[in-house]
Amino acid sequence: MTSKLLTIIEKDGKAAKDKDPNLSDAELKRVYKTMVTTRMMDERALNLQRQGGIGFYLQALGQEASHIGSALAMEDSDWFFPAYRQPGIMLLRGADLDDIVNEWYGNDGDTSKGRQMPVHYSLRSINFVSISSPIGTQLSHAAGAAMAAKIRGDDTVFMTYCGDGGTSSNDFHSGLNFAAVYQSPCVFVVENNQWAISVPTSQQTASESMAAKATAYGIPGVRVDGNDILAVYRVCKEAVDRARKGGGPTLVETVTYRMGSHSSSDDAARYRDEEEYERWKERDPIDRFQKYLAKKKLWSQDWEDEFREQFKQDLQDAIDRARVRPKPAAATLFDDVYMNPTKQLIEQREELLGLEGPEADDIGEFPL
Ligand SMILES: Cc1ncc(C[n+]2csc(CCOP(=O)(O)OP(=O)(O)O)c2C)c(N)n1
Ligand SMILES: [Mg+2]
Repeated sequence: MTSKLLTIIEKDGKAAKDKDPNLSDAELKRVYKTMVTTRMMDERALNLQRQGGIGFYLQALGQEASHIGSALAMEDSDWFFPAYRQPGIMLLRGADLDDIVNEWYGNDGDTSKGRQMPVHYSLRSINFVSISSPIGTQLSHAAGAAMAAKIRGDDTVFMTYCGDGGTSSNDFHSGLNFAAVYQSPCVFVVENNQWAISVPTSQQTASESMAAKATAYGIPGVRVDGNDILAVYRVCKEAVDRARKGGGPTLVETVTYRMGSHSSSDDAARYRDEEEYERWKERDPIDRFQKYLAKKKLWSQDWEDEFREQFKQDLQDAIDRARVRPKPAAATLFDDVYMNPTKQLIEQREELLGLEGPEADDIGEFPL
């Protein structure tokens, strides 16, 4: 375990040559665009919540490098078991904007059929497993899936995320211990954004760092500057490659900052200093990466204005389509739980179908 913090991009945008992962120009631009559009999506969604359009939202402001950089290290056939602050993975993987926005509205196009809160995406199309509300449970789900892949003998890698608060959960222990004992191909990313709602990291653990916890499980633990996308990518690529070759799991701690409130139901101004925010603002991951690109002559204001305009329009179109879609049909609540529904469920569904009123109008086939 190293508690040194790996950084590659300096404040002025320079990168040490021997550490730069040397991504292609096209890849660097794609990644930057993903970071910017992720932030745009976050901002638009919170506004929608404030306007009463959607019920809840949870931003990843300031954590774009941490989750997009780690996800970039994965192959398309690999799987994510996310927490709730990694929306950029969906954009990086080219998820359909309609799938994302329909989930906010919980309408009949929502892949979860309106059964989850907004932000709890479940996208089979990009190997993005349903987000768990109970803190940390995704860690043991990922460890189990990784164990299964190993038993089956395929070379899929699993990446799962939690926050600093998530390291205090029971599943953090179960997930890491299981993955370590069975040497499963799983990368655990702890996004240490300094806060768990209103609890600061100093009250979360007495450990020297989150990465230090890896020592107890007998696996490598690495601490990386989570606002430096190249550093995050480099560390995670090593971890993913090791996992794929049978070298077992890694714990990666990305040191970052939650620039927004915890969620649309929270107001960070009630418990944290403006000064702290200002200090971290200077280390904004997007500004830093933009400076790096500008030094390489890969960034221009015109390019950014153009893709921003396009994304704004695409997102607005998806919102316009989503807001007019109907709710999922009431009878869909009987779907998906059992492969062969029980006699009681069939009877209850029949009873519902017999009801008068709008709920009964738009009911699909029962998957028998
Ligand atoms: C088991 C459990 N306990 C408590 C909560 C309420 N809760 C939701 S988010 C959160 C804080 C999580 O903080 P952290 O893991 O640092 O993630 P962050 O929100 O900072 O990304 C808590 C306590 C929950 N969802 N599940
Ligand atoms: Mg946190």
